[in-house]
Amino acid sequence: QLSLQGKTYVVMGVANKRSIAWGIARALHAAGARLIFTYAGERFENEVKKLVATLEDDTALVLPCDVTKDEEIASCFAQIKEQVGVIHGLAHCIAFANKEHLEGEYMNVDREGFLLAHNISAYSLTAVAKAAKELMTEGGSIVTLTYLGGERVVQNYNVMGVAKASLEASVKYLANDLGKYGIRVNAISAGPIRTLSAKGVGDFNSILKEIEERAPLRRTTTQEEVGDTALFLFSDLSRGVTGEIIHVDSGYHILA
Ligand code: 0WD
Repeated sequence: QLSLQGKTYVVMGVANKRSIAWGIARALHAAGARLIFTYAGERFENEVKKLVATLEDDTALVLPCDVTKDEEIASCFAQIKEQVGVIHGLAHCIAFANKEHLEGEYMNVDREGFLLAHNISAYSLTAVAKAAKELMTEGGSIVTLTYLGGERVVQNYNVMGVAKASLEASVKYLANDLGKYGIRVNAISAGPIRTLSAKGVGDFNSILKEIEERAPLRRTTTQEEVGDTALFLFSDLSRGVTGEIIHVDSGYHILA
């Protein structure tokens, strides 16, 4: 078992126990890491605090950070700096688009919906990477989550796919900017997992069924599988890897 004892990681985007972020948090916790959780708004506060309590780790911090607000990002990382000092990694597990833009034709998105999806799902990585860099004085690893719909057309994924394409390009530009500080930036392209966000995507059940029938491993992806790959990306085992998009999707992405 990999040890991340003595290291501290920020996990952004736990909404409930099904969240991919929670799968990542559990993997890091099992490896002995100290964790800092951030949540989007008051409606998530209780749920996140309840979940974090189950870890029985009294060093864990839980802080608000709505990534659409620059001042909230600044105060969140200022508090982390004050209470923890140095961090070694950050998991960005955040995305949002209006439900009405996740079905039918992509073209039906409007300017506001387009900008909202890009703001929360793509720009936020750059915003938090900039803030986190200041605390990664011993080097670090940043991991974000993307989906195949950013590379290819996946029915109903629409504006979120366009935002994921922007997110994946951001991973590469950020990796180039931050490499000189010993900070690596990578993405995990996860197969579909039933979460709160996934509920918003039209006809999600048939996407899951297709994976079970056709993916090389003939099964859908789990939070644990994504968590373990994140653990690798946060550990020294991946020290030569940056700017990479790793697919954790039962191999589905290789199919025509
Ligand atoms: O099939 C899936 N579930 C896949 C998800 C496949 C491949 C990738 N992903 C990605 C998502 O696009 C996202 O980037 O994984 C990431 C995590 O998503 P999730 O675990 O599937 O979904 P969920 O548990 O809903 O967490 C996403 C969270 C939000 O929850 P809601 O339910 O409100 O969308 O992103 C957070 C929030 O906690 N979030 C924000 N955080 C800070 N500021 C904001 C915000 N403004 N908006 C949403």
